[in-house]
Amino acid sequence: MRLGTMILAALAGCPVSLVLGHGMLAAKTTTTLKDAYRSDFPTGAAINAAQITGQDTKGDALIAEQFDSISPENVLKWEVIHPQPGHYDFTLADQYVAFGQQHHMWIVGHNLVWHSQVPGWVFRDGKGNLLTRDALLERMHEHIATVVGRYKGRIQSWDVVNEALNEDGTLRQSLWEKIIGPDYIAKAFEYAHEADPAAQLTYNDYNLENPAKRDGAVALVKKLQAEGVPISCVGIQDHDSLSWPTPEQEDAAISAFAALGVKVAISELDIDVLPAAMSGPTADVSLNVASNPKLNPWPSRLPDSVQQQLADRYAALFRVYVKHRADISRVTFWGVTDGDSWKNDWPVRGRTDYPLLFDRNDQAKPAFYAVIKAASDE
Ligand code: 9MR
Repeated sequence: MRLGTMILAALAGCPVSLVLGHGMLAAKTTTTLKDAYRSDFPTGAAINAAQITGQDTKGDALIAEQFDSISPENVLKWEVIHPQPGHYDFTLADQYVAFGQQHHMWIVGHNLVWHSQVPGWVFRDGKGNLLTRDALLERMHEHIATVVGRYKGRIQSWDVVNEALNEDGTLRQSLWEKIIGPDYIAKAFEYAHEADPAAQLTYNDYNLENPAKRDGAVALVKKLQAEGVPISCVGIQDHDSLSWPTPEQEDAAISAFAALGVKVAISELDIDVLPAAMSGPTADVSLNVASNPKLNPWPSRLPDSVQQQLADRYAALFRVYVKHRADISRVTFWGVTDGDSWKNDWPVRGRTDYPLLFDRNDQAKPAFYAVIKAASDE
């Protein structure tokens, strides 16, 4: 709604840059993320259990005000909804979907098949032995049919397979791959399609801006398409830093997937501002690094210069997303406020990171205003 921003600015008698000045409360701005990008793509946030259950009332107000899409940060993962054989717990998942429906949002399901946050029993029989291919396929089918079927027509987009690739673009040797074989991916998409033929079905991964992994994902999507597998979207997670990926790398990744005829979801966006604790970018949650004050330089306040760097980084990335708006299905932040973010505890526990658009007091940061402004930069 760029026009709306301009009209409001004109009514206020001052230029957009003044109306959207830094340091204001989100509630006092003349536009919101969802309105600024309404003609481009839905803007989303991953929401947590406190937000889903209504305990975080300030967070809920911000979500309803700013976003028109939601993702479940954890509550739809296998270990939460299907903790034991034959036992499902949809308590939080049902509330998550109800929240999205109440606010007329594009509701994302995350995720169906992943090597992480899946209980060990899934891969084993009653005696503790690894299942046969057929038995694991049957278990996967039952899970997908139950979960996708329950939310048919209400969850619009599913992350069907999550993080199946290694950094060099080869298939990760997960238990899914080891027991079923490489076609576990195709099967997961087929089962999801069978359960809800209208849902958008996504392959979701991190570091897809790195050429080797991107090329692996492109090859995977092409193979699935050649086999007639119903994949309709690739999720580029975008767990970013102040220096990676460059706008050019982002542009190249989006272009590579869009060229295949699938949509691209920016599915888990955040920008880490802290010193790198590891050599390369990753979102592999099995890794962690010992804490050290040098790795946590701003425990109480982010310096203005870094706030500005973060704002500039967000603006540069959003300009790339807007350029590709015809191919972008949504842009989802991985959390609402800095205090909510997984980055505070990964890859080093107990750090104070500042990766999102809203601070620990739910106030809009300079990065928020930079993202709003990027909607009208062309
Ligand atoms: O943000 C999630 C965090 O709360 C969990 O502890 C973590 C456990 O695996 O998963 C995080 O979300 C991940 C997402 O599901 C998949 N891509 C990487 C995300 C960040 O680790």
